Amino acid sequence: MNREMLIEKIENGERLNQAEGEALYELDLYTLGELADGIRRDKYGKKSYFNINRHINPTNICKDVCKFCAYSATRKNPNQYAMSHDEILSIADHSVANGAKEVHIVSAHNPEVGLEWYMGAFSKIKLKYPQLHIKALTAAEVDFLAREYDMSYDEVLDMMIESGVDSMPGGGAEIFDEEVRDFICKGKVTSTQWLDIHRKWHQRGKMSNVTMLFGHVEERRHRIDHMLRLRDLQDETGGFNAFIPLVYQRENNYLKVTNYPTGQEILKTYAISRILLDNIPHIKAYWVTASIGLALIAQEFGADDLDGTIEKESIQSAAGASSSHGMDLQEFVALIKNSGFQPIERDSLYNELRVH
Ligand code: V47
Repeated sequence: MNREMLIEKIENGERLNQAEGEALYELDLYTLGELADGIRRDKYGKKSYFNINRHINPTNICKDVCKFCAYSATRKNPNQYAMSHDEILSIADHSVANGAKEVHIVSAHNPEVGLEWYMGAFSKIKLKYPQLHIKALTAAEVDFLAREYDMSYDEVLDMMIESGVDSMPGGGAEIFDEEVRDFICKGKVTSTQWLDIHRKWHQRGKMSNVTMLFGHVEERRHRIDHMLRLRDLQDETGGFNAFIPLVYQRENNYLKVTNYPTGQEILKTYAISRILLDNIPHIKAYWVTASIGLALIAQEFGADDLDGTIEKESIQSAAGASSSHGMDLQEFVALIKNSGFQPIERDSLYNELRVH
């Protein structure tokens, strides 16, 4: 398909297929940016969403071995830990006192702590703070718990709801292409299982996010394939709030990568996701992996959400991201304003709480 026909299709709001998605990467950055920004502007004008949240990573002891991961306790990260419920609760206390509206709880796949350790943490937080949104357990963790405790996905998901989990984070999706997935995280939840778990979660009337880990050994076609599998599921369920491209962080892990994506490639990927994913409302430029500078620019390339203040983050910072201490609220707001956008504090389901 030639360039003009591709652009016309996008301007007419027509859906693109795999080959057309791949062809988008051949457009120059400014054309792509203009197209993605046009879609973003129609939906949200100059609004940029964020929330006041806290990431909690309660254990790093993991049964699975993902080559890209620097967080799990292995030879490269010998500092094993598993927090007690009291420790997790005291983090929640501190975060609520600082204005957090959401806790984002993602752990490793720890076979030693027991099912009650996972679920009990949620119910204790919910009992103490009924208004605090709990976004917890990736589909990879759900799959791990189901296997470890001989339960069905349905049983784990129902237990999550009973324990007070409000929504699911988008982790564990990595790259859906089976060959790449086998190479980077063999043995973990498969692509079909990941999608099935989110389908079941959505069928319960619950929302979730989805990530895509890129900039390692995958090719552009794998990213497009990943997005299109998501678009199909979203057509079916409508349960995804946000798509989050995660830029691969390279330090302290076992994935040997020589070609890192340029800023241009990262911005193109944001823009393409905005164009292809016409049914997922929000594109999140997760500043932790994109860097705050690029995340702010990504607002002009289709992204309308910057995640949140985070307070502390352990997974990507273990692999080199500068996110271990989160972001000061006033500074975050000022950065968004300075970049020409309107900072809108949202809740976890994108209801607008405050225009800063
Ligand atoms: O799936 C692990 C990623 C994810 C590396 O739902 C890495 O709002 C980059 O789930 N370089 C977990 N990424 C994080 C996650 C998440 C993050 C932000 C927002 C949301 C949301 C969810 O962390 C894993 C994996 O893809 N990760 N190692 C690395 N070296």
